[in-house]
Amino acid sequence: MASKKKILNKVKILLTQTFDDPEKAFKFFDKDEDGSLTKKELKKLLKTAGVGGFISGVAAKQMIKGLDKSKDKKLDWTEFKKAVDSLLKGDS
Ligand SMILES: [Ca+2]
Repeated sequence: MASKKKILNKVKILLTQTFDDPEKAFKFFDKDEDGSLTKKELKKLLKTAGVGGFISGVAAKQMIKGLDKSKDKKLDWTEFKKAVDSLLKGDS
């Protein structure tokens, strides 16, 4: 079972190396351009980061549960940015 730390590290690499900045990644994975990432869109992000199929589903669910402050079952840019900021600060 991949640890949360390993998953977050993969996300960090994706956001900083594959994409120039997190906002570009967010827009790329927001396929329907509604300004937020659904579980399905987040799962795609995790898969692209190299997180395995089953794990990415579980992790996407956990991330939304933990980060979705507005409780709409999606991550908007503000919620996503907050998570990314603490991730890039390197305390993961
Ligand atoms: Ca969306």
